[in-house]
Amino acid sequence: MMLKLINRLQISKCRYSTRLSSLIDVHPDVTAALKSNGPVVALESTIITHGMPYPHNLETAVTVEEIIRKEKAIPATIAILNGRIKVGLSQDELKILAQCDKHQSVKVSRRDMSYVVSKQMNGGTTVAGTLIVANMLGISVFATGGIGGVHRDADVTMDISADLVELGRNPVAVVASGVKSILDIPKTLEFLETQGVCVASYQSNEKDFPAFYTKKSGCKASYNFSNASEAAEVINTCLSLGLNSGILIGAPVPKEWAMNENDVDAAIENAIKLAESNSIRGKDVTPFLLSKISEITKGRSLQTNIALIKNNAKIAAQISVKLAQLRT
Ligand code: PSU
Ligand code: MN
Repeated sequence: MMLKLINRLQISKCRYSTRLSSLIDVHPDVTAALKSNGPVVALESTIITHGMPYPHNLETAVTVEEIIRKEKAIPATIAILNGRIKVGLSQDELKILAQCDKHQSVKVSRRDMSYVVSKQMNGGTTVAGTLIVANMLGISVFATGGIGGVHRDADVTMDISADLVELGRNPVAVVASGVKSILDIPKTLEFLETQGVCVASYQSNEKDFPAFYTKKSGCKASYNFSNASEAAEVINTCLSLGLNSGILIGAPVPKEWAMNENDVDAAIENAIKLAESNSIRGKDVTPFLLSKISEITKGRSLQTNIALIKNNAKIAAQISVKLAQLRT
């Protein structure tokens, strides 16, 4: 079955070489779904290794997979375990990853992937890292909480998340609740435009681009998708055109879980000051800010984070089902 899949992918994408397949373990459920052009939703794993504390990370990862299955799609959590790239994890593997000490697993973006695989290490793939692997296999829909973006002090630090670059390089649609206001949202949207990423709001007539903890960022997306079918049609067209660039679908946090804007702003200001006074730099910035915001809001931000990921997983699964109907 695996060989047939490889053949199909080699013919259609000329990417998935035998040498590459020797480094990747694809879960049988994912293999079967891909083989029949069935619905698959990719999930990242930095959220498990660096984004949330144990046991919330494990509970969320398991629930998100269940939500996707309930919509009749197959979840494919992507991570690196002992140097093997895993596409679709068993419950035991999810647990190992979730219990991994932050320092025993690497936050894996493109630049880290060869090293972590070569040295047989463990890694949680970021949105960037996950996009690369999803594209290698031909998975076109991906759900997460929020993506990285242009940091507020990027004019000095040059800190711009590789997530934005990989969205421009990989023909995968990411369902996320936008970017956090720890980042510079207008600059993030400018950078996405430069990278050629199609940005759409989800079920917002005003095309409001969400700000993760809150429903609106004050910025507008270029387009709006009113439902899963409309999203699937645009994704399908993007694939047919062979543009090789991604789509960002900004799904807002459900109303009952949205946070008070002033509380969020105050927590973010505080967290950014703490990051500065502790000289936090580079890849450590996002995980540091996330955990401080959670501390400052007494866990409320974590609850919101969990609620929006679940919502995004459901939307992504529905889109993947519609896309599969278009492609079979
Ligand atoms: N935003 C969140 N939770 C997360 C992340 C972002 O709300 O866990 C993670 C994602 O894996 C994302 C990464 O791809 O942080 C971006 O990190 P950086 O800003 O270092 O590129
Ligand atoms: Mn960064």
